[in-house]
Amino acid sequence: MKLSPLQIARYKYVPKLPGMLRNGIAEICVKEGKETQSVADQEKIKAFFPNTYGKKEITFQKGQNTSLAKKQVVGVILSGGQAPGGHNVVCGLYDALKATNKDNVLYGFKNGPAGLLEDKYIIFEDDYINQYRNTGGFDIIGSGRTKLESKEQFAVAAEVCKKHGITAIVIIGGDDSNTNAAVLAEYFAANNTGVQVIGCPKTIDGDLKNDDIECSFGFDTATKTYSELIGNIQRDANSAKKYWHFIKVMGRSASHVALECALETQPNICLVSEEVAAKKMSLSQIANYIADAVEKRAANGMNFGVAIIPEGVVEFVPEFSTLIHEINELLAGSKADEFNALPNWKEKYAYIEKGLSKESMSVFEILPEGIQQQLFLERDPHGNVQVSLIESEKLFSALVKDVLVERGFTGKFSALHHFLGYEGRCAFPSNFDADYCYSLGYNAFMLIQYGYTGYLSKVSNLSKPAEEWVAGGMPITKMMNIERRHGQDKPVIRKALVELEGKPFKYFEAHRDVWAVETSYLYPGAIQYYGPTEVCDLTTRTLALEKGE
Ligand code: FBP
Repeated sequence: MKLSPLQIARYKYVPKLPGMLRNGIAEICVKEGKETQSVADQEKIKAFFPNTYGKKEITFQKGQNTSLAKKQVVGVILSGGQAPGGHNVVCGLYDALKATNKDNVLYGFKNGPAGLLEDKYIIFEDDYINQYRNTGGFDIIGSGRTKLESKEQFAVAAEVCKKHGITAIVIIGGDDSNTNAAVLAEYFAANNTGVQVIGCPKTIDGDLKNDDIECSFGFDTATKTYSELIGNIQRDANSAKKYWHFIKVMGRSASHVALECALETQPNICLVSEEVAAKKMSLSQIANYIADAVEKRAANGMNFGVAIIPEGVVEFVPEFSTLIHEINELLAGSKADEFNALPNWKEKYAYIEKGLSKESMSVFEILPEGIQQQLFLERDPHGNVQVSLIESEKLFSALVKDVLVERGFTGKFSALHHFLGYEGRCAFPSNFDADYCYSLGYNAFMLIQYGYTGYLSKVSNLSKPAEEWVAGGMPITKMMNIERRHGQDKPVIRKALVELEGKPFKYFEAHRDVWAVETSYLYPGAIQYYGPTEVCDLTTRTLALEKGE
């Protein structure tokens, strides 16, 4: 296999562990803290988790290792969308496991949770794992979106674990996957299987964070990659001075990715879905807001600009989500066939006009025809509109154009569109993500070795140099509250949306009016892996601001 020079160089990179994990396995001891409570709905969560609720938070320290000597056979699963650094979680886990006892074994279940249920796996060995150190992607074992949540699945998982003598499972995933990790841990404990479950916080979206988890891995690299590209586009815009660029960035419902990219690049506009929802903004209000910047900049001779659009924003526009709801109703069940059988768009349009309320029709009418048609084409297996596939970058530029025409704007407005998503999910992990992920994996093994289950591997104090990071674990139940899902009360890890009172948003809010009109672009450039620490070990602006730095 031919390797790129960077790949070869990255194999040799030695990830930095927190100081307390650096002295060798024999010198890692555990300090138990206080018993924990869930963030809300304590009695209900306790009832769901009689065996794993209320456990103590724990921190590792330098000191005599007092864990029981026992052969460990661990299974690891990558769950959900790719995030840079996943390979290093596996490497950290493997290294700690082998350093503790060379007879310990690490299984990698293939293609996500489905691999555990189907008993498809590989057994890691040095030669294989060494090819993945400090590299991006999840191709080491693959990932998948199968949800591990039913009793029947847990029973199958228990059988597979028994067959291989597995003592612990590590699930690397987002809020849903780690919620399910907690439920699986409870099932294993209740059924005396002797199998422990540990989670690791993954997602580029940055929406798995709370008082204990400062950030999910992958967010750092993905946002740095997008920011590099946005910075490059800004430089081009500022050179050519002829285009407005509308750039949609991934991130699902939360706008952490968009906000972080805005903090790193200082574009003219960045929409924040959580603010759109809080202010109940309409499509036309948003379009007018962007059009104001276009006009003001044009008045200063700047017929160019950059607007960042978070992936999920349209869901947060109240009138748009009502429209989506009505479309889902309009085409429910066999009505979809009736609609699809109509011979042309004109007849389909008439059908839509008859079926939607007056209010939703007035929203539908202002959408560009391409988007209108997309709403009826891209449907998920349940027949619902796939909001994430809506090309909102095109939607907003078209709406802005209409507003400018209405206003009698005579200047130039020429829009280009981009969608940044997959470009960032498998990038070589930044030094931060390489170190953080390796530490999460190493730490996950220490939690296993000390007998913990239902815990999330926790590495904190992340805005400081790795030497000062704090390694430990937090019961997943501590992060849970009750939410209604499909008409039932469910214990889940609360998804973290952008806090409008939080420091990152406040910083953005304080500067955005200037950024909208002036050209205040920052050009972050490509991620640097070698060189001065102030360039190579930078954390995100979000983390720095949250930590008051
Ligand atoms: P996770 O929530 O699984 O981490 O996935 C993140 C994400 O990259 C989102 O930002 C995006 O909406 C989604 O995955 C895309 O999923 P897919 O890979 O299935 O197209």
